[in-house]
Amino acid sequence: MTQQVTGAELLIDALKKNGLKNIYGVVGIPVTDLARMAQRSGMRYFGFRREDSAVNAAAASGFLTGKPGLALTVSAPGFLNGLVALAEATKNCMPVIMISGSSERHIIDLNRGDYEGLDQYNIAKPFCKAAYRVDRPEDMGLAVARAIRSATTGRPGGVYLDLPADTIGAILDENIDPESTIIKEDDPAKMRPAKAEVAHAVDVLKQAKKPLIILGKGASIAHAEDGVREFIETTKIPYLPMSMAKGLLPDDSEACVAAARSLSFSEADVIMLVGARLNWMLSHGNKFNPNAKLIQIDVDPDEIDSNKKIEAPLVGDMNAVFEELNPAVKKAGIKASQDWLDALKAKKDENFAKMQKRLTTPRSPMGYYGAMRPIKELIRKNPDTYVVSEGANTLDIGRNVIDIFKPRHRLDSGTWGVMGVGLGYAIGTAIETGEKVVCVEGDSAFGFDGMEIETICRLHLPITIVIFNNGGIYNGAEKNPAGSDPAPITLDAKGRYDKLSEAFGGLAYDVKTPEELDKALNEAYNSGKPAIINAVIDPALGKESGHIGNLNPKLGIKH
Ligand code: ADP
Ligand code: TZD
Ligand code: MG
Repeated sequence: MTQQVTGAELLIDALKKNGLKNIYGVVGIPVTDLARMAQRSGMRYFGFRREDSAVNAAAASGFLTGKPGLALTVSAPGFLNGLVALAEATKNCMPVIMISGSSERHIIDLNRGDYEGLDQYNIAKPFCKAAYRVDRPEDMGLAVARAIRSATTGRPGGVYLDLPADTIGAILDENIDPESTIIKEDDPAKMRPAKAEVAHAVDVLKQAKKPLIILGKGASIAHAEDGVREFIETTKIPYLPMSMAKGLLPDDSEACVAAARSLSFSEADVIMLVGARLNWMLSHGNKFNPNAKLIQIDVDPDEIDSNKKIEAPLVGDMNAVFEELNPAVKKAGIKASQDWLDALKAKKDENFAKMQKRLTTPRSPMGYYGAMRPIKELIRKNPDTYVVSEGANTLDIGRNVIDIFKPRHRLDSGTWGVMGVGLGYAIGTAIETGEKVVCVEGDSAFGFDGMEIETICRLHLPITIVIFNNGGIYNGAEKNPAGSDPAPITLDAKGRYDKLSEAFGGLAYDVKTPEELDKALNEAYNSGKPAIINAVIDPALGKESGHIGNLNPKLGIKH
């Protein structure tokens, strides 16, 4: 290539050659023209109101497609706003590349004081899987290839790509040929498990009387549903899906024992972790039968023995693991015993009956379960719909109530339990899939990124946001005994979040009963238009920290 090109053009060229088509971002100095240029070159650019939402949209894109999502930010403050979401994506193993414009090195490195000047490259490093800076335009193609590899191979995660303003605008010397690498679709550099590990895992399974599978979002990220399904259909081993693994197999599958969680944990004698870390979400394994033997499939060898001894590690890419494991368990004739399955089924039935009662018992003001029922029914009737959720009680109750029927159709607060991911995830999901999205939001959770309703309306996305408005973080009824200031957890229970949608031309509903919610939800959903439903929930409902109140330090405060 000898004609004159800028760094920006080389970047866009490399992104496009690698099949990356969408950019989520917020523009300003020094990336505005870069976004224009990308848009005019045939890429799609989606402008957000805050960078964390843009990076969340890109992370959702990575989670759904397996290709890294792309986000674009301005320097220092835009970069820092985006960095939190890059760190979250990295925690959640979602492949995403955050590209930020930055100041020129000679100003930053001598601390000479620049407009939005910050040593972004070095600051980003501890918060993402890999960080790269591009100092010469001819390296753009190489940088993009490195960023894609880092984001998608091994344990996927967030990558930071630092673009100093002078590299973006630099014109390539016409005598230099730029590097460019195209990563082939079928070239994911997949790690295979050792044969001996597979044989040992099969031996452990052979001895099991009460085996259990825990499916984690690693299986969703790996797009491993075919291998997982074959394994479960062959062995009949019951499974419990973590929240973002719901739908790998339909939640109403016979083998799903989500409704018998405590029993399955306390009784299982072999537990197989399939792309699920033994972290706080699984109580570090402390609620498992203490004599249970553990098998763990994970692409990251560091994860093995993180909290409990793993008897049989299966380190490798999940699809490669199932390619080996499935014929091996077939050959060994591994099958879960009917007694074990019957015991779990009995517990499941008992808990289903309890749940049914909660869902249908009328109460006024409306409670969480009554409000979840119409959403549950809508998703059952429309299983292609994606569900995004965040909050505390709203998140926890919704996770148990709303069944998911297809892989990767639920995105939520994830490993850190973060608020403020919902609207970004919903936008990225609607754009990448073209499907409808129902966002199930706590009123506090919605407040973190609620202004993205403007983005949703501007882009005419089919996103229905249901806000569980109980007027608080966890609960809206608390009074501050020490004075007239609202209590720390108090928000405005009378707030009309639906009006925000109206302000930007979306549909708006204020509902107080499950019947009103059902009508509004179906109308909004069927219209395919952006909508906010303000669902008024009894402010006296809602447990402190939802299902994880035990993690709060005890200070003896009465509330
Ligand atoms: P959950 O929160 O659903 O329990 P985690 O996020 O804790 O799941 O765990 C996901 C795990 O999946 C991580 O340890 C990650 O290394 C692993 N993982 C991600 N992609 C793959 C893959 N392609 N093959 C195997 N393991 C994977
Ligand atoms: N800030 C961030 C970024 N993430 C967080 N998880 C929190 C603060 C703390 N937090 C929770 O862990 S849940 C939650 C907060 C503020 C909101 C819960 O209230 P909600 O849901 O209205 O969203 P419910 O239904 O009232 O429980
Ligand atoms: Mg609330």
